[in-house]
Amino acid sequence: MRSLYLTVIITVASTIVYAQTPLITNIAGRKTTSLNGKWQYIIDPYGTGFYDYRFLERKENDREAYWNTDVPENKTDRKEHKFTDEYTLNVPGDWNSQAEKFLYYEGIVWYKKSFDFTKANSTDKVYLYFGASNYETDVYLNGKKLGKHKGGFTPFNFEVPDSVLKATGNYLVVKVDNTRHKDEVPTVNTDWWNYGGITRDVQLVEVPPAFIRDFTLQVQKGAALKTMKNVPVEGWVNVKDWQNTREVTVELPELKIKKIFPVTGERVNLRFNLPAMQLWSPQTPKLYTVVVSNGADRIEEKIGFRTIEVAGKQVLLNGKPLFMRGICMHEEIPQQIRRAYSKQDALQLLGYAKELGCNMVRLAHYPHNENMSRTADSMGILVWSEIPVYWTIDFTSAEVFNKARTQLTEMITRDRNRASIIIWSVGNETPVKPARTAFMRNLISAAKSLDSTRLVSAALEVNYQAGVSKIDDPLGEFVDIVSFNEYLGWYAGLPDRCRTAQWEFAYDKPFFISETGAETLYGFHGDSLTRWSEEYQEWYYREQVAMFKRMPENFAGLSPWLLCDFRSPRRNNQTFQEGWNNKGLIDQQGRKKKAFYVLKGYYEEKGL
Ligand code: GCB
Repeated sequence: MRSLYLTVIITVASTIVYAQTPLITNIAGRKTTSLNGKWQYIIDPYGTGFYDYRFLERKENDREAYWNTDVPENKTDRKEHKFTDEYTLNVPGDWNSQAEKFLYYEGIVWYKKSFDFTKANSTDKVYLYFGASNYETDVYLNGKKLGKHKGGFTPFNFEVPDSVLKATGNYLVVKVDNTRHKDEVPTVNTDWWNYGGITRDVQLVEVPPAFIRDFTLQVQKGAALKTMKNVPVEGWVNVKDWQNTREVTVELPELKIKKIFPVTGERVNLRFNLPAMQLWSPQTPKLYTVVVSNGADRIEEKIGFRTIEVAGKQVLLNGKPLFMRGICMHEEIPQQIRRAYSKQDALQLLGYAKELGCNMVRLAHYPHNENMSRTADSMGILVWSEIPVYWTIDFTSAEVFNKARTQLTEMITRDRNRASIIIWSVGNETPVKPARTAFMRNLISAAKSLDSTRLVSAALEVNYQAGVSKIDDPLGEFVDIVSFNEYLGWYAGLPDRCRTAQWEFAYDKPFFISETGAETLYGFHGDSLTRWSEEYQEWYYREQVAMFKRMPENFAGLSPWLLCDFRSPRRNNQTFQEGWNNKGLIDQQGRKKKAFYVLKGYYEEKGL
């Protein structure tokens, strides 16, 4: 009986669900303390810091739990875990690129950081904010669990209770596990490297008790922008502890705008006009400083104002037809074989895209770090942002759906003030089946209800039948813009197949080629029929470009696959790949391949 009772207790204890603290946004405009830098680590492939020798989850006060102190009580005391300065990893940063032993590692790594912290105001609240950590993250401060998060590419935060935080010697331990699982998002099978670790910034955020958790301000949906004299904008402010807040003020100093709104609930709706202002566009990426305050709290953001919509066969940006000269990219710096995370990295990758003549990028296949969307805002580059619903997710599982929806929510919540983002994508190359269509359709509805102002899409596949390339995936009915990946001349036949290609579209909507590409090793030359040669890829792009020129009028743009060569464990031709997917127009060392100039030529023509 006693053992049954214990089993029940243990089961309940190990299934505690840690409530996710709602996401705080606009972190860049708040009072923060960075916890970036060197963190000590322990590699723990067996999960010993988490499970005891009976493989039961350790109790909170277990002396050998890695979240508890590693300092022996006296010289006879035995401790079987210890963090030291000889074993450190940089945060932010994936672990794979930081030491050879990590290159192929998938599993648990424990990170530890000690820090001192004194609040500026004793009544303030403190949150611990992670830009991202791949994939499953458990966070402990001074032996207390703050919470858990799943998902490798989106931000999360936990409130730090006053009872836990100390002025000196805080002991922060983070367990990161990048093991792939069938029922996660993404699933076990992808075509990119599963970089593990705390890949983005970690910060302490200090806010007053009644603070502005989140806000948005955009041009009113459907607004006719005939004259720039009066642009209607709308949005909302989310106030924590709204009962103690009387009003919210929104200011745009440059336009001499100051509006005051009474607070009657957690969400305060905003609606007003902006006089004589400049819209955001790739040609004029104008950003305005927006200040939101509630007496206790004050946030400054830079926001661009623009509209994006579909009208008949066209995509309209600020009411004018848009052709997207795009390119896909992974969040990776090939020269250093690592995840990109900094503003410098964003400038490098988006700088390459600009050189190619792009006005748009598809950030594949997961939300990239916030520096990317912020830099795109200031450089004037349109963005497609995606969640990693990739290939063969379990579309029949409600749990998997919730995981995908959570990542979608976190992506949109973080970036809804970025003018550059015009398309939310709910996935890539998912197999056509009723369960998949229902799953994806529900994600589209979720995206629309979180943000009705942007377009929603997904990268679909082509149905090749009897010489005809059909775009008839049933999901096409539910997206705003029908996007598909085509590899005519790489996975299907030779590039001259483009000459006779016949396209059939089941939907009378704008369409977008979200991928097309061929693989080549920089510096390997042959005639154009020689696979892997630069000449083959060049030929591929020439034939593709000729085909694009024959596309019907609802062709709204493309984002070929892709900007830079990237690491992928699926690519095992030891002569031409060696663990790299080499479909980049730029190689592993930043050198441009011949095909780069073919696409650049096309974009120059289209840009005129
Ligand atoms: C695709 C996928 C992309 C792959 C690419 C390829 O269709 O969407 O993730 O890396 O093809 O190189 O095969």
